[in-house]
Amino acid sequence: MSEQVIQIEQHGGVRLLRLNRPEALNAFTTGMLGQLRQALDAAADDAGTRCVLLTGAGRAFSAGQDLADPQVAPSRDPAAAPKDIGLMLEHHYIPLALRLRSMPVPVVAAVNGVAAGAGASLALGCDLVLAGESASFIQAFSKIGLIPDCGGTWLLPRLVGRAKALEMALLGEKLKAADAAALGLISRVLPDAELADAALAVARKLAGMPTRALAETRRAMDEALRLDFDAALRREAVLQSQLGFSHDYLEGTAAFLDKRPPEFKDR
Ligand code: T3D
Repeated sequence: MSEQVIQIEQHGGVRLLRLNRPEALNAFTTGMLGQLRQALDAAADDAGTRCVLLTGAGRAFSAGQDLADPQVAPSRDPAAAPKDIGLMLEHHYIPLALRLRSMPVPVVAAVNGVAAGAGASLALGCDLVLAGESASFIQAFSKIGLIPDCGGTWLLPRLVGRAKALEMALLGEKLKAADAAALGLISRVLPDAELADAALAVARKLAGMPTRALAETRRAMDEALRLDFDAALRREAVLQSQLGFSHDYLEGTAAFLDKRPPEFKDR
């Protein structure tokens, strides 16, 4: 049986997934990518899970692709057939990035240390990104002759604009958490010692909110990025029409008028 490298904990409605290969800064092997996708699928299928919290064990969030993974690392033997990294993306990173972006519940990243390469792309693909003050983000791809992947080319210019996105991607320099927040790349920076509790508190808060509306908010915003204003207005009306028939809308309005806390149930 393969080693378990994704730790899973349940905290009420929050499913915490911890990347757990601290000796390699939680770099992704193919096995680990598979386990992470399975863990996300399981969280999506679990009616009791209303928010996912993703973090790393040890001093890193993730150093990206494991460059020593024999399944993907280029062979130093000139006679060996070269490996196609594109296939690695097709089979592992693309399904993972799409899974994250289509989760029926919000996903919070608690970036506890360095997030490099695909580790950074994965963190930045989450719905809310909180980071400890010693965390950092590195677009490490250019240093090894690659381009940002796992959604990096899509995410970076949208999050920080073309100029900063290219600066980060071309130079591959370490960006401190505070600078990442100032650029709008992530949402909040917290003292390292407070990150785990604060991220869990945010995740618990989201878990108590109308989950379906939160997932549709993400979807509407992602779709709006490729729509014109007129089309975005109409898309909002379609989604709002659907949500208007939901239990949570009835409950939210009733609770407001009754001056009581709402009990949201939809997913
Ligand atoms: O399949 C494909 O290749 C396509 C997909 C690509 C997606 C990608 O993610 S490409 C980008 C891959 N990631 C990197 O290039 C980052 C490589 N790592 C680093 O640059 C540095 O480790 C960090 C800046 C992240 C952290 O530096 P530092 O000084 O804090 O730690 P360190 O000493 O470099 O690393 C500690 C250990 O983790 C070390 O092992 P050791 O010597 O203690 O046995 C190091 O080798 C290991 N490690 C760190 N990153 C990786 C890694 N091992 C394998 N793969 C890694 N990516």
